[in-house]
Amino acid sequence: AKEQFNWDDYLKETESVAAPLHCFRQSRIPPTNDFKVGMKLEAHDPRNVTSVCIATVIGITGARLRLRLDGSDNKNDFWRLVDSSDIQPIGTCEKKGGMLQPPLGFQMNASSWPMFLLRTLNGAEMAPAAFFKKEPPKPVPNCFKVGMKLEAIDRKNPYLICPATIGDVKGDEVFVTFDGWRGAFDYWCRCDSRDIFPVGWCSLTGDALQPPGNNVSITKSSAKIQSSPSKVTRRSMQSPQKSAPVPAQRSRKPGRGKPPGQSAV
Ligand code: MLZ
Repeated sequence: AKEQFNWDDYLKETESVAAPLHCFRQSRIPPTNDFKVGMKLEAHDPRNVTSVCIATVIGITGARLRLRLDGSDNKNDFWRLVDSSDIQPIGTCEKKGGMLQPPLGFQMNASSWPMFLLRTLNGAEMAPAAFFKKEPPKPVPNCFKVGMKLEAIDRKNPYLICPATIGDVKGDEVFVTFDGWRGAFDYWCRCDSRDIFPVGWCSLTGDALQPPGNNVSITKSSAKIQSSPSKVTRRSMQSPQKSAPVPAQRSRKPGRGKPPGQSAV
């Protein structure tokens, strides 16, 4: 079996620090996940966020739910924390005077939506209100610093949570860089994004933390970073782990190398 990734060793090897808990919009003690596969709830359609739809829990992973909108296909599943403000108990929308909407890409004729909704809810196992947890407050101000380590959702593969490093900070935003992936998955997000977690999150929630990638060869841009004294710490974070277990070679599609508008590796 593969050796397990260990943050304590990795932080030492990379001579880096974990971003402090208070930087994140996550609860200090991760919420318990009481949901069961098959339960139904209301969720904002990720592809059409003004719509509230019916969703079914397709899977459970740590403090997150894998969700699928009823009436949609199986190619657009999405993941939400149990304390996400994007999800709520069935009945919430109506209570607020709203109407449940068909998901974007509803597979049937739009006119069949009312009957579909009735049938979907009839006899459904509805997730109890107590399972939904309050979203933590926004941290202010942005206290992330370049070089700090974290765990972050890979937005191209949103079921994955991976070791990452803050590559840049600008106003309320941070540049999340994935360790060992040469920039292919990096993204900018707000510092209060629900997609970023403190070091240790996955081990607390039981979610699977991916090991860092092994694509660490020196590239032109990392050579540039080397020559800049202020970025020396960052280079060392990204340096190959000498003694760390090397994950199996993964395929990477070519031509996706450039992170949006940034030069971080
Ligand atoms: N095997 C896939 C997923 C890589 C996930 C990286 N996460 C930062 C690939 O190589 O595209």
